[in-house]
Amino acid sequence: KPLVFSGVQPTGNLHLGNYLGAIRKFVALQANNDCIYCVVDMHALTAQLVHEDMPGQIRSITAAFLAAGIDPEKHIVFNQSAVPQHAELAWIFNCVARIGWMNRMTQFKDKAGKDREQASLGLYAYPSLMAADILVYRATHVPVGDDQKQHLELTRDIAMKFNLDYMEHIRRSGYGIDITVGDEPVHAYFPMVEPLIDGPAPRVMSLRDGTKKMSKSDASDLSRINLLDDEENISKKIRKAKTDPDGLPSEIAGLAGRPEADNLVGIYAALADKSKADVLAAFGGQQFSVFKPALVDLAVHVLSPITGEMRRLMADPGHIDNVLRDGSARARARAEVTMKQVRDIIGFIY
Ligand code: AQP
Repeated sequence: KPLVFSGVQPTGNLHLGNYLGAIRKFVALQANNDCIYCVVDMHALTAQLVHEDMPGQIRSITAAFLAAGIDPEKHIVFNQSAVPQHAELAWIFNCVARIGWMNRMTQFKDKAGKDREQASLGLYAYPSLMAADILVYRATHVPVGDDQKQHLELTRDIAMKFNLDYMEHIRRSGYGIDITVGDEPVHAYFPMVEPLIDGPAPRVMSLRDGTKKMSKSDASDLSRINLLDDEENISKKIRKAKTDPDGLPSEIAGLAGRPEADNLVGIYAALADKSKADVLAAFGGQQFSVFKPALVDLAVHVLSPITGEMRRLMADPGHIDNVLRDGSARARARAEVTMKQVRDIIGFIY
């Protein structure tokens, strides 16, 4: 079975972008894959060093995974810091990755702000730890939102450079696998990961500005729908969502140059499991005064069972901690298999 890995940072309330771009795909992928889903708490230190309630944040993301329908017994759910092999492999990848590659990362540029000299080394090295998160399980498929595409390309570059630099050692170790890169057969240790970024809403945009990503760190709560929002809040945010004065077009081409309309149609399509063309076939020619209430009903219908289940699970932190403890133990055992082989390939004595 293909091995799927993905992670979510415990850095605030999860929103509709995190759900449609990531968590919903995690759930769907369980049927035909072996899945490992991680609360990436070490990454959260790159956003903010001291967290008021780190355990609560970790439990809340875990609750969202479970409430959305991830099965922690058939698959693995755990938090990153409990599996130190991620950090060990990240160090090796820091030595593989080139500074020129890291300098191109747009997320670093966005998150570091104007005074880059004051950004942490951790924020700069974030993509290297992300590559380690994935490759410490030699995972092949990674469901993420569109904003993570560049980091996954870097993960492939890191894997490729490790495979080439250690080619002879990999061959001698007997741990290699035969993969194809382009049309070329390559004897490698790490696979080339495939990003899974499809669907009608790969990048959910802010409800206040259709050119900005919906994000946990946006100062305006009206810009996003949080997974813990109640019906009243969802309704208020969608009613107040920015739109243009025109009605909905009947064809996709009519959404060009209308980022807010495009975003709301994409959200509807993703929530309804339809294409944007299907949504426009139903609503083309209608005003937003008709479309927005339909979107509210759909969003409440899809999200409220998840919100309810999240609240129920969060009332029992002991259960969540048990899920994480069990998942971490299973993840550690798998990650250690890789790290033993990587240490052998490099030539470390352990
Ligand atoms: N707006 C989005 N649309 C689609 N997918 C999104 N993701 C995040 N925002 C959107 C996807 O959610 C997963 C987990 O994200 P994360 O918490 O690890 O990182 P993030 O991208 O930093 O999340 P935020 O909410 O956008 O936080 P800030 O405000 O810190 O920038 C990832 O798969 C991501 O692609």
